[in-house]
Amino acid sequence: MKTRITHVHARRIWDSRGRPTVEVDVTLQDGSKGTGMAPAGASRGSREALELRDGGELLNGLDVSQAVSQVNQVIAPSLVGMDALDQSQADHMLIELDGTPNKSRLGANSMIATSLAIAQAAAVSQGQALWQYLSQGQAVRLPLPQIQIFGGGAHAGRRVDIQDFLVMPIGAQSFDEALVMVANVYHAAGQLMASQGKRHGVADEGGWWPDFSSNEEALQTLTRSIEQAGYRHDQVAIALDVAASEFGQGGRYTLGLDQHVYSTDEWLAVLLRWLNTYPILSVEDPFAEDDTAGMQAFTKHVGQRIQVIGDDYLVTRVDLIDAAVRDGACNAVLLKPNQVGTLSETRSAMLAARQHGFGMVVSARSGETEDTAISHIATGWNVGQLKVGSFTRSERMAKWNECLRIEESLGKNTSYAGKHGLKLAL
Ligand code: 2PG
Ligand code: MG
Repeated sequence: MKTRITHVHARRIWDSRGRPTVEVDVTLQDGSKGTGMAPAGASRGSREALELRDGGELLNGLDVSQAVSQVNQVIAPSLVGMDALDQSQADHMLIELDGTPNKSRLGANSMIATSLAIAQAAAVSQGQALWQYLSQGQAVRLPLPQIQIFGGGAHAGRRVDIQDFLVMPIGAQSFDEALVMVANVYHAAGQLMASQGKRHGVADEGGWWPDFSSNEEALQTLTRSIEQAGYRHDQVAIALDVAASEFGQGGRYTLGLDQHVYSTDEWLAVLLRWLNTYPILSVEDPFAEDDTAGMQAFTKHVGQRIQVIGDDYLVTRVDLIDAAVRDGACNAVLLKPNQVGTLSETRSAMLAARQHGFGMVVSARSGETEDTAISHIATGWNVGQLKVGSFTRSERMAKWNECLRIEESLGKNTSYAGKHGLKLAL
């Protein structure tokens, strides 16, 4: 069997925050080789699969030598001999081998790097790009990008409470044009902030690190930046990742910058006012992961006209997506492969979301590598949207640039999701 796995090898590499992470190479009988790398989150949901870190003194406890040896000592012997074309069988074996509810034995970092490496090797063996291999012959579209302009929350010293202020080029005709629009907005925002003395370098995902005096000032500045770049609101819209679990718990939301503690109802009122004032079309984690009532109230009020995404709230898990459908707690899901641990489980979450008519966004993590697999996953599975952080730093640009290459390779058959990437009647 040409696609039989013959070698699996893991090593320690370094992510975009200069922290250790896991890289895995998988080699097949026919010589095809694939590589997968594990990203790492900073604002993590408490229900996410666990990444295995060494603990102790060295490298602040973040080293991954145990995760690397799990791959080389435990995973490799079991994986060798399996067919790389049967991703679900290989992933199932990883899940069985781990045997814990939250991947704490093998570690979600070792598992996702391995799982992605298998898919990459399989695609190579078929002479296909990864997106093409994953599409299984179905029609594909380049995703609508969600691109961060200002970083906040856990990614920028909590300088603002809201984590991501992003834009979506809904009016572009192609992915190529979408990036031109984002570049114009990004640089307009930088100039505007510099002229006001509010620009303090870049945050973890490459967005401007702002020095605003309120969260709302960020929204005002972003709206002005879009206008100064020459775009209307039906061309470039705003998306927020509130990442509310970072400042909310037990129905209390403590906004450090605004020096105010809100109840769930009061926080809802603030968000609704923002939605009525600024051109926002998508909001991620508006309430904390423990606040189902808040998520439900928000979705009930605005779910018909804007996208309500669960990230920490859903952690790429089918059971949580099913519950959110039942509860009316959101209408879209963020898909982060490392949040659940294998490509097959990420695909199950995608299929569940699709079945329920949920919007979908494939997403990177705040700690990233040069791996571009998520550009291929978002395109090949035709999910409609991709979120990778901002528009600087090569671990981000690698993903956007890969989408440009995919778009070019599709030639006349290319299609850009644009506003249709959002499951909204626009
Ligand atoms: C998020 C991600 C990416 P992190 O919350 O959506 O912005 O952050 O990887 O730190 O969880
Ligand atoms: Mg998020």
